[in-house]
Amino acid sequence: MNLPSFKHYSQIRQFLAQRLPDGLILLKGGNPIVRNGDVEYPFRQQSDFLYLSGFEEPGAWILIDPKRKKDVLFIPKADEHHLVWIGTLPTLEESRKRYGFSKVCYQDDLKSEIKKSFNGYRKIYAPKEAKDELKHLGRHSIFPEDLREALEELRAVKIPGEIELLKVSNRVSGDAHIEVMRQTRPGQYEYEAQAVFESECLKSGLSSLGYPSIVATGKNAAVLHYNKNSDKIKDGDLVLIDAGAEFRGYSADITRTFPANGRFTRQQRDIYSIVLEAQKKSISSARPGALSAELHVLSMRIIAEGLKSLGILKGEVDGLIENGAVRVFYPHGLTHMLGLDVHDVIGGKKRCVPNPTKVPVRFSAKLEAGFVITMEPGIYFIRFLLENPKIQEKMKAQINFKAVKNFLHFGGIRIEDDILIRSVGAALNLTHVPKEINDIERICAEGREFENRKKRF
Ligand SMILES: [Mn+2]
Repeated sequence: MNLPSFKHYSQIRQFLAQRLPDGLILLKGGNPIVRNGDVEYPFRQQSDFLYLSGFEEPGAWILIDPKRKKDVLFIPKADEHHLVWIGTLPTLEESRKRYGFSKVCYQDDLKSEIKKSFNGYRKIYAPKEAKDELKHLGRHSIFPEDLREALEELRAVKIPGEIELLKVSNRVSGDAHIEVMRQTRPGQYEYEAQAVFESECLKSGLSSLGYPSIVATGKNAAVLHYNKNSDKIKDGDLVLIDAGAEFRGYSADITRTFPANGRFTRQQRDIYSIVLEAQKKSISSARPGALSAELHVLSMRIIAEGLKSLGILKGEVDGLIENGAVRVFYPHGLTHMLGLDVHDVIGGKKRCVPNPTKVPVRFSAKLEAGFVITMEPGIYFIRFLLENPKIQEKMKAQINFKAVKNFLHFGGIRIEDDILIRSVGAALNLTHVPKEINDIERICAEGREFENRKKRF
């Protein structure tokens, strides 16, 4: 695989310097977190720090001096203990070449470099945790909020170098999803499908996931963030897998739902087709200027119409959306931002737009070119809600609870892709995993065919 370069990071640092030209900018990288004894949690770099550098080792700092157009990366020095127990670290020269900073120093030089660069400034844009490193300076003020806001504004719009990273995590995660469809069988356990997904990602060099994998079969799929992944997969059940690996911190977020035995039942096809239509229409309506809340309502409308045609919902679609009947079956958002955090920054306070719909949404934004967002409608049969006498009483005019009885063991279906909003033309779908019913059944069948052939030889 041809891996993307590190070139765009210096461009991002310039953007930040242009936003905050009147102060020194200081960022602190993450440090390992102790789990117990001598064991640490796997280290994952702090997202803002990754955004500005691509540097994935702990104990680093970044200093940006906008006036002198200078940026410095401070890296930890490998002492004897480190060399014996953990191994070597990149040298100053290697780091300078790779990460494109004008200077790379060891962490020991941090305070003296800050002092030198501070000449001519009063303001410092730094997180609160950097206070100790600034004590030795004369009069100064720290502006953590302005730094936070500038980073959020910048991080929302992905530049081409970042898109390349998201494409890597999507390609690897997507291939892993296809492998799960090929290898999953009734009788296996949910964690076996998880193992296939995660080992495929690891085999491609992506050792870190953006979030804990969800593998939910049968009724478990009606639990939105189920991640026990411990049940046996039954013949006739659907398998919902929501999983994504990250590459240099940029995560994929992909969900597919497929039949454990390789063939959708009539009932599963009916529900799947509604979710798929909602997802495809939402993607084709995603363009600059579109409001995320309106797209959400659009997806609710398609789901309401579909559930009406199956006799599950009754009445006017607008009413079903406004009075909460659709939310019983589709209780989460359609979309969220995606990037260095799987639920990425929404782009700063200025970007929060009022929600003109009557439906509450958590993510209300006007889409812009360069946003990468997920599209993930779903339909779930949540017994906890559907068997609740209060809801049954309240919704009896909207929900046909008799028809719902046939679906109480159904679980749920979600289909999720990652898309890039573009200024010209349709949104670009970064997720290549097939989602049409025929294609999914074909992939499941291919997996079985391959297995049979292996047995024959
Ligand atoms: Mn998601």
